[in-house]
Amino acid sequence: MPSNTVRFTEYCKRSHSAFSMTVKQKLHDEQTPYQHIEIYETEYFGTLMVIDGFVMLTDRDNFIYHEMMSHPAIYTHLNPKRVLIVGGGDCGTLREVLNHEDINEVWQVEIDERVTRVAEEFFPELCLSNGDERAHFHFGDGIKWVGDADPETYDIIIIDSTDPIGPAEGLFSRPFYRQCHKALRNGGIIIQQSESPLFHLDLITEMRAAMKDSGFDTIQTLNFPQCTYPSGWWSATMGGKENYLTDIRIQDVIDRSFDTEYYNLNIHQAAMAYPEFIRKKMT
Ligand code: AG3
Repeated sequence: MPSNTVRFTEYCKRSHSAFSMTVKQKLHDEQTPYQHIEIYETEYFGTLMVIDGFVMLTDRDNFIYHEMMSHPAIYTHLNPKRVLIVGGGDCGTLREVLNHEDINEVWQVEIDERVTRVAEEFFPELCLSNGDERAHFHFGDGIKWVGDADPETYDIIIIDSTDPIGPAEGLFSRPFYRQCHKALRNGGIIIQQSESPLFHLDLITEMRAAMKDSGFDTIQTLNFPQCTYPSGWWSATMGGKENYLTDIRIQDVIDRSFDTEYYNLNIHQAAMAYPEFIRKKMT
């Protein structure tokens, strides 16, 4: 490796380890009222978005995360019509949700409008569906939005946030989950990114307990690879409101009218399996 190689490195305090990508050039650097956004062109991962020093997404591997944040919950819900995305400013999750023709309204509530504007410029392929008439945008506080929502408004709430520090901290709390539970119709599902199964099992366990305490009947954690996040292994946790989360609309998955790069029926089923060290912690 040449000694003048420039790299972006995310250091993970928890594991005292780091992941680095060789950088060709920095494309953008901005401090917003909420956070520090950086965009890099990398040697192998394509364009990289970093917020407050943490990798948010790269061209190469974001499809895994975005497909897993959307399709499992949608194909578990019996009749999803209205979806709320909290966070998700890069619009990658939104694009996947809009692939489902039976969904007729999606609200995306992102606190920092700059994330979306920067994504439009540097990740235009993720924003291709932003003009879809079913897509609605509100730039503001997701906690307030959910708190103000009428009861039984949404079928699915997707929380596509940063780590539980900084602006996203309140999104990992009992009061927020209680409001989400109220804002969901019966049969509704919440799904939230839940960090690394290997590094943050304590957080996952706490989130699951908090969702249960907030009224969700069943909790299901999904796991999937994400090589640019700490440990290379990531998770999302679902909570069901009068929905037991184990039945997949199998035929609809098989007959889906859109292309996926990661998600399929076997992946959905496999993502629900708990390795032993996780299973022992799941109650
Ligand atoms: N959401 C960020 C997941 C957390 C990444 N954490 C980290 N790198 N330490 C990603 C937004 C993609 N829509």
